[in-house]
Amino acid sequence: LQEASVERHIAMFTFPFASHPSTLLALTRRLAAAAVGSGPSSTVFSFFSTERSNSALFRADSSLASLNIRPFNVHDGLPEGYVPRSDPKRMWLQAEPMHLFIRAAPANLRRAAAEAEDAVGCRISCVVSDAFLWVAGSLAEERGVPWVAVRTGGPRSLVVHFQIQMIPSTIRHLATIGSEDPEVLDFIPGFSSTECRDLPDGNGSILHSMAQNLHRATAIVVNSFEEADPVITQQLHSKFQNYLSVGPFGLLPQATSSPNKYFSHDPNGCIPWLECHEPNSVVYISFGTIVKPKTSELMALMESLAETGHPFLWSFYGDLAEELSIISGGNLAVMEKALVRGKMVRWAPQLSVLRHPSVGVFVTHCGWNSLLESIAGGVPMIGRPFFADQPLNQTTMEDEWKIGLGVEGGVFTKQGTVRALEMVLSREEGKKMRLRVGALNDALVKSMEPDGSSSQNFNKLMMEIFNSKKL
Ligand code: U2F
Repeated sequence: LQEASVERHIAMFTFPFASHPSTLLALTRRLAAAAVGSGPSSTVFSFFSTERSNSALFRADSSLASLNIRPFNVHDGLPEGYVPRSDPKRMWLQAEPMHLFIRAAPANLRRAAAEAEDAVGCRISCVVSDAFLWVAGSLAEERGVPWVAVRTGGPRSLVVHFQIQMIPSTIRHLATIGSEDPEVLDFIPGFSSTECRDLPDGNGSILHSMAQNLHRATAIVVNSFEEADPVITQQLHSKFQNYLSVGPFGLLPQATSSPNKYFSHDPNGCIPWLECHEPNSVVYISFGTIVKPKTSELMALMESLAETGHPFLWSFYGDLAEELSIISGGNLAVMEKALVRGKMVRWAPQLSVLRHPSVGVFVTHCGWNSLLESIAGGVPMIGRPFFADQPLNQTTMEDEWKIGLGVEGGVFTKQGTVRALEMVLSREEGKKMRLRVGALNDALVKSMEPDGSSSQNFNKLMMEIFNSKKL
């Protein structure tokens, strides 16, 4: 592409932690494919993330360049010589680097944006950012261009964050009514089966700032489909003028022959391994990109697999044998027994795994993308949520959609997990969950057809981004 011919320059700013960058990149790919197909004028997408995140994403996917998606690095905000508090291999799992990134973001984002404008030879015409990066909204305002805020999580957590100022007083009010009264959130439409303790931590400064700044966005885009939660969709429509569910982002048609390699790459042979198993028989386990359960819980989960003898595929980032040998005093008999029928990998092509007919249940931390992908695969879930929106996602999955259950007592124990596996894989209730998740998947597929809600909303998003004029 000749730099002189660039007519539109869209800036995509990601929150460079967990699955946030890959989720925003999936949306970027779809937008870029639409831009390529929309006529002769050329559009460049600058994708801003840290060097570490950009190099992982762009190394894995050579088709990004042909879509005019270019990586630009933003400084990670860590002070020179920063030493993480524990486990250097896993520093990106900790909260401190996130807060340091956000604190330094105003200057770092501006610097990176100026560099990209120089390199592309065209001023930024629209700023799209992870909703966590409200500072990108200020950058858009300074330039007089629209700001589109993208929520990679679900719409329920957005409602909660938005209402967070009002909630603490209401919870205190509920607490004075009497200890017999259930502390449910029935004062928010659609939340009658959600308990106060399932709320994301509203004191986190990142989430608090997001909620306070969202009204400045010209559009709010959510990684979901309207039919998943009609009551919540309606509420958000009434709050925000331009509220668009265009997801699931990871399932958007990419409009190129090359699938997103970051997700579908299978170096560990998971799919061939699944081919050797009966339909609905395999337990798939993954806790996403940021959670690491305690060793005692990993052991309990392993014991339940050894006891039930179910085949399992477990994506685990780290050395599970090392973890378990600490707790078992070097005796790995349980793990060896379980592994006769199991496969451990450091990374699985999760969406393809969940779509494979052999997978019968997904043991998950209830990250939003994992929930959507399980729906897309028609697979019921066993949830063990940890923090942030995960407890709320789990109640949505269990109580609203009724397509899975949480582990007893909220933590993995051997017998509790055995019972949960039995319920989903062998009981009538498990079959009903499978039927319900299948129906939800039908609605998801419909939403992505040309006249479906996600496709229609995507068209509105394109208008917002591609026709953006100076405000
Ligand atoms: C944070 O969650 P995570 O990034 O930990 O979890 P998910 O939203 O479920 O996303 C994980 C993605 O990584 C992929 C998987 C998902 O798309 O398919 N993956 C994979 O392909 N192979 C593997 O072996 C393991 C994972 C946060 F902690 C949550 O609370 C939020 O809900 C979430 C979304 O904002 O981000």
